[in-house]
Amino acid sequence: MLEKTIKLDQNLGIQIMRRLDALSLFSEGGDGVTRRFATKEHRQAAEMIQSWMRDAGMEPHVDAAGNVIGRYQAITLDAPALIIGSHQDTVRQGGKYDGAYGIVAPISCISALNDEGVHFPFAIEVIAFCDEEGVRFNTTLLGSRAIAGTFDMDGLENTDSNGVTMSNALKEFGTNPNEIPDLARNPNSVLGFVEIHIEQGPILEEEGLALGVVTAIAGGTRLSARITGLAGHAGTVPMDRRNDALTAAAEAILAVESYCSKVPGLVGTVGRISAAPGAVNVIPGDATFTIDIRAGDDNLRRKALNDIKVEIKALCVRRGVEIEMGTIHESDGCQCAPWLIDQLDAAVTTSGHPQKRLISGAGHDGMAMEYITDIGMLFIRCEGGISHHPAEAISVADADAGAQVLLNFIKNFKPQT
Ligand code: HGY
Ligand code: MN
Ligand code: MN
Repeated sequence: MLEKTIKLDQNLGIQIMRRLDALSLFSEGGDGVTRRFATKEHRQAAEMIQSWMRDAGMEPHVDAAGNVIGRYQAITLDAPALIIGSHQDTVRQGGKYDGAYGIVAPISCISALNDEGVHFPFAIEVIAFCDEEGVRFNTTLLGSRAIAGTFDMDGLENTDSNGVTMSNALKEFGTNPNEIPDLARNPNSVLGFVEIHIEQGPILEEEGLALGVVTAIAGGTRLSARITGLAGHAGTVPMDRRNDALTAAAEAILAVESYCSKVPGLVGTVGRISAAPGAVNVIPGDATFTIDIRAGDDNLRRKALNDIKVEIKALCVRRGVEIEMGTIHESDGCQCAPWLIDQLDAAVTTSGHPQKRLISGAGHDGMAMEYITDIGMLFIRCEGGISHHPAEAISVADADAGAQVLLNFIKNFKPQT
C-alpha cells in the first residue's frame, strides 16, 4: 500500500457543503428538494456530478439506467473496484443530504487523493444511483439493481402520474433502456460496496456522536391498496346504506398504525392516499393508498403484513366494499459484511472518533448491491434525526468527519482475499 501521507488536515466539509447546496438547486420546485428519476433535474445533477468527477481525476459516464459512474483508476488498469455511492434522487420536498451526501463526500475524498497523486492496487468507482426512492415510477433501487443485474425490465412499462412510461422517460433522458441488462457487473470485478449516508434517525445525536457504522439494513415491504365502494349522493344516502371507500380506507390506515404501535421494532406508514371522484358532495366510491411496513426482523415483518391484511379484508367485508392489495416493493433485511464493518470501525478510530454500531431503519442501495458484493455503511449524524423533509440538516464538521473517515477507510482498505 502506498505510504504517501495525505494532507488529512484539509477540511473537506466546506467543499462538500458548498457542493450539496449547488446540487440542491436542481429541484422541481416547492419546499425542500424534489429531484425524481430521469427528469430534467436529474440530467442537470448528472452533468454537475460528472464535472466534479473530472476535476477529481475520475473518468465519468452516464449508463443506460441513468446512473452516473466515475472511475478512479488503479495502479494497474482493469483492476477490480471498490464501489462507493448513493442515490441522486430524492423524495418529494425532501432534504439536501439524503443520498447526495453519499455522492459528494466520496468525490471530495478522491479529489484529495488525486491531488496527492495517490492510486491504489484497486480502482475506486463512485456511483450516483439514478433512483433509490422510487417516487416517479413506484419502483425503488433501480440504479443499484441495474448494476447488480436484478433490474426488472418489465418495470420499463411502469407509468408516472402523467402516463409517461419509464422506457420513454429514459429515452427522453438520453439513454437506451434496452442496454440496461448489459450493466450487470461481474461480481469478480467488485471488491465491495460502501455507502456513506445521513442516519435519518436520532440515535447519533442523542448519544453525542458524529458517526456510526451500520451493521444491518432493515427489511421493508411496500403495498398499494385500492378500495372500491359505491359513489353516491352525500345528501340523500342514509349513513347505514353507504359503501364509502374513503372511510373504509381511513379505518384501514388506523388499523396499520394501531397494529404497528403495539409491536416493538415494527414500523408502519401510509404515505399516500387518494379518493375518487373527489367532489365535496359525493360519497367516495374509490380510494387508493400505500402501506410501508418495516422491521429489523424479517419474520416479524411478514407476520405483521399477514395480520394487517387479514384485519383490513375483514373490515372491508363488514363495510361492503372490495379491496385489492399488491406488493410494489419487498426487500428482506440485509447484513453488512463483518470485514467491512471492522475496517470502517478502524477508520472511525483512526479519525479520532468513538466507535458506534447501529441498524438502519431506512432502506438503501446496499439492499440491491448485496446480490453481487459485500456491503458496508457509515452514518453521519443529522440534526434532530429529521429526514425526508426540507429541514434535513447536517453540520460542516460532521460532513467533514464523515469524509475524513471515508478517506482513512480508502487509504487502509484491504480487499478480502
Ligand atoms: O424509504 C427509505 O427507507 C429510503 O429512504 N428509500
Ligand atoms: Mn430516502
Ligand atoms: Mn437515502
